[in-house]
Amino acid sequence: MAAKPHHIHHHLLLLLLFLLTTTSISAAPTGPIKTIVVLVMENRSFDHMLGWMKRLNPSINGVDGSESNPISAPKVPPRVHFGDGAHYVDPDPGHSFQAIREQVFGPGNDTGLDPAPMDGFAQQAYDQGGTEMAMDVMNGFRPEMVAVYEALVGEFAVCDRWFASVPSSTQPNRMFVHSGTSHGATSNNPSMLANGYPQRTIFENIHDEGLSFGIYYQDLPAVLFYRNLRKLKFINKFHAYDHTFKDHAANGNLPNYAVIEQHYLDSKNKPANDDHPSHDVYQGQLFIKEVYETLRSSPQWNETLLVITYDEHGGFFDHVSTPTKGVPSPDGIVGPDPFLFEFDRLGVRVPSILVSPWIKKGTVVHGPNGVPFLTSEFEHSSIPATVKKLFNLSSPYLTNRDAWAGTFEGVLQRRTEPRTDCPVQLPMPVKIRQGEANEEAKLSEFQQELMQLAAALNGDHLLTGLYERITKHMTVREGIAYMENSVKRFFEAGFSAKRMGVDEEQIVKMRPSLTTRTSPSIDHP
Ligand SMILES: *[C@@H]1O[C@H](CO)[C@@H](O)[C@H](O)[C@H]1NC(C)=O
Ligand SMILES: *[C@@H]1O[C@H](CO)[C@@H](O)[C@H](O)[C@H]1NC(C)=O
Ligand SMILES: *[C@@H]1O[C@H](CO)[C@@H](O)[C@H](O)[C@H]1NC(C)=O
Ligand SMILES: *[C@H]1O[C@H](CO)[C@@H](O)[C@H](O)[C@H]1NC(C)=O
Repeated sequence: MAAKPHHIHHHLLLLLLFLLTTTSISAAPTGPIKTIVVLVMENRSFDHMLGWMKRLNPSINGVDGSESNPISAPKVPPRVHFGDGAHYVDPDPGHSFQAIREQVFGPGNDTGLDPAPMDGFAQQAYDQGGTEMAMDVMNGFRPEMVAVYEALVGEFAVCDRWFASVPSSTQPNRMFVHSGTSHGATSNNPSMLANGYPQRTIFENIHDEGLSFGIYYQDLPAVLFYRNLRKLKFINKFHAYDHTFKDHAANGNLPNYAVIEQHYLDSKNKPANDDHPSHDVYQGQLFIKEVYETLRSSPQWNETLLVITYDEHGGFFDHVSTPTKGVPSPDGIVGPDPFLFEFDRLGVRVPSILVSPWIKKGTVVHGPNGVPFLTSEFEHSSIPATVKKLFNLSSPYLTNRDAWAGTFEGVLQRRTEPRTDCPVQLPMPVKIRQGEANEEAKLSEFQQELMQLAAALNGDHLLTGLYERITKHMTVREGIAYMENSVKRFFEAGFSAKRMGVDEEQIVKMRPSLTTRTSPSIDHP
């Protein structure tokens, strides 16, 4: 009769093993793509960067010069037509929530218009910066001016129906890229940016299912606006681009999900390469060329997808109406006064390019064709939504928005083996800006936001007068030094806390650098 207990024991053991194997979930890429590289550029519309590529491929929904906007201004004809004379732009056209509302719907502010008329770009720019700015926003680059994109669009896939997630500025849109929401943000909110936004991100979904991610940053990793990424357990996910990206790629060590961040501040030695006006698009083109060529020569190339998109349109004209119907709020959070925005319409169309040896030459991706929902569109949340599919993540969607957004894994599934004819090198772009960086310039709004992040990382955000100091007095040169120092201190303190065995769920909180010596304490979230 000894057999029976033994039998039960055996069953218990099996059950235990079963529990053990099902609790340590491990996702795996379902197809050949094992590395997804994401690069988010700054502040340019589709028509401004890629609209004239229609000359090279008529199936691209670009421009032919018939597009126009009315304008009411002395000594200017009543309509401005879209031209191909884009050049160096300084200063930066308008892209606040209100500015975009005027660009998309005209001066009447009637957000009920469907389709959105897209006829207020010229006037809004004129009101903000006069005739010159009106002309700037009504011009796009000739393909040869953005030769790196000309090559990528011809070789791989361009999406001609991909919108910014929010009709607003940089930070809310950047936040949608990795979390499918801006947690209610429609603009820069200094205290939220300093504390960090609390929502779950695709990074955590990837990490929790046993896959890897990495951030390759140049000045300061803007993904630290997500609070959770500041945790000690993620501190080794951050890599200085200059010292590691090429090595990791050459040695086949790129993670499953890699985010590359640019130089957001413009210096003589290291010109900004994010395409944000007034920065030189030439630098952005050089940077993308470098990233592409690095990936192309990596042993991981056959498993790689590179996604290039732009956070928002930067005030530049685009002729495709922004979707205003059937767009779900990600999480029900309503934006602040005075607009109380319900996140129920998208922003302006932006350039997006997909690069992989699994993509057929000269592909044009239009909309997601009513999948998964009739109103679904490509927008930044399409990135986490597609990552979930390509990596077969079992975690639920991050929000209602990435559950709704179109996914683009289909463009990678039209071949049975990777291409062998992808160019090894891309063309050299042309220099557009005459002269060099103005390091004595005041910080732009986006750069001020980065300084607030830097201040939060090194504890200075607790100091009174800091906001004023950053927004009114700091120059680009000072900003670069401040940011470098802050990032360095934050990571050093993090690694030393890790060595001391501090709980990895914690976030290092620094004492202000401007008054006292470095002495990290640990924050209990
Ligand atoms: C995706 O993951 C699920 C478990 O979450 C598994 O049942 C399924 O087989 C996986 N699909 C592929 C194609 O690997
Ligand atoms: C549009 O909105 C702005 C800001 O809310 C306001 O100043 C302007 O008067 C409005 N225009 C019209 C025509 O209502
Ligand atoms: C990629 O795949 C192609 C086609 O199968 C093959 O010829 C090539 O050697 C592969 N490249 C790498 C880096 O593995
Ligand atoms: C781009 O940069 C500006 C200025 O730094 C920033 O405030 C904004 O959010 C981004 N968008 C545009 C169009 O400028």
